[in-house]
Amino acid sequence: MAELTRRKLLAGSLAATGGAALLHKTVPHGHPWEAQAADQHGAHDTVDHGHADFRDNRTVDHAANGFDPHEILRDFDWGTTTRTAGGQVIREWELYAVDKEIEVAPGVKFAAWTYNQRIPGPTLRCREGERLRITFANGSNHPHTIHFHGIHPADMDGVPGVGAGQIPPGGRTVYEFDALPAGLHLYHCHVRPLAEHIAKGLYGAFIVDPADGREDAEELVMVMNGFDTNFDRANEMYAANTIPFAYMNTPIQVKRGELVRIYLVNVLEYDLINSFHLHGNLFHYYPTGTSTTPSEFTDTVMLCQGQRGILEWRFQHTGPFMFHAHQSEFTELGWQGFFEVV
Ligand SMILES: [Cu+2]
Repeated sequence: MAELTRRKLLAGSLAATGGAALLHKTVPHGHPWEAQAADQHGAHDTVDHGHADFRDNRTVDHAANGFDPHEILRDFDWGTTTRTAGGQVIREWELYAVDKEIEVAPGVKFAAWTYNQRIPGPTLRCREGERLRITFANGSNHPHTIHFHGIHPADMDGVPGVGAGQIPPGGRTVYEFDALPAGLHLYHCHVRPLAEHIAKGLYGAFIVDPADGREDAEELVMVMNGFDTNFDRANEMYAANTIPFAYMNTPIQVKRGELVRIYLVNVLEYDLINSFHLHGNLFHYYPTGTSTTPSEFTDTVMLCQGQRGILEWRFQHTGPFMFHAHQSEFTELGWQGFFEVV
């Protein structure tokens, strides 16, 4: 039997089997520019932005998944706070790992491992210098951890063999450390085999605001990810915030002239790099969000796994503006969307 690979899926020459066959039917084989080319030849009377989508305009059941990429965009979890006698803020969250089947493309179910039943996990947000306390309970059938990026003691690093180490099914632990440094970080499971524990869905964004905050903005979180649905250690679909084409189906509404700030994290497994490209504009890029001086003014950034950065810009024109990975293969397999600037 022919080996299943995503490239054969794309070539459309594959004998239909299992989930791969479903995917073959759901991923579009047309190209966004074909409708426009047809327009130019007078074949169409109506304006068509050439929105790529799943076949037949189907989408996943967000309610059944229990999360929606549009809500994840603006969902910042500030936890709950108390203060020490000395006045330091203690900020607390409860995270749990649980195995959960999610629909990652219409009709394509993926046996995911999640933090708090969503992918990405909650976007944890705090301020520089606060004391953070994260209680982790493992409700999964596999051992897991939470490994945070940032500055903390070794025994809070969430890796096997150090501190609490691997948390077995039914186990729990508490990670506690000060929020340092200000910037955009991430968290993820660090149990081996690492690629599987990450690719199954155990990751999330971790934002440490500067003590004096950032300028008011329309803030959005995008965690760039993908899914290997046929277990060949290559992704069949790509997205920001898990569901391919979600922001094609429903563009992200922003206002002309307002400051847009994206917290962009790349957790994509199995591919060496990922990228973000913005149409009709350039943005200031702050790698890891740790400096107030941007490293560049550009329209495309490239990130390897674990890299993240803050993007800031203002749209000068109204209308639909695309954003997508600038690896065309990722784009066509789901990692694309639109801003609707009003
Ligand atoms: Cu794990």
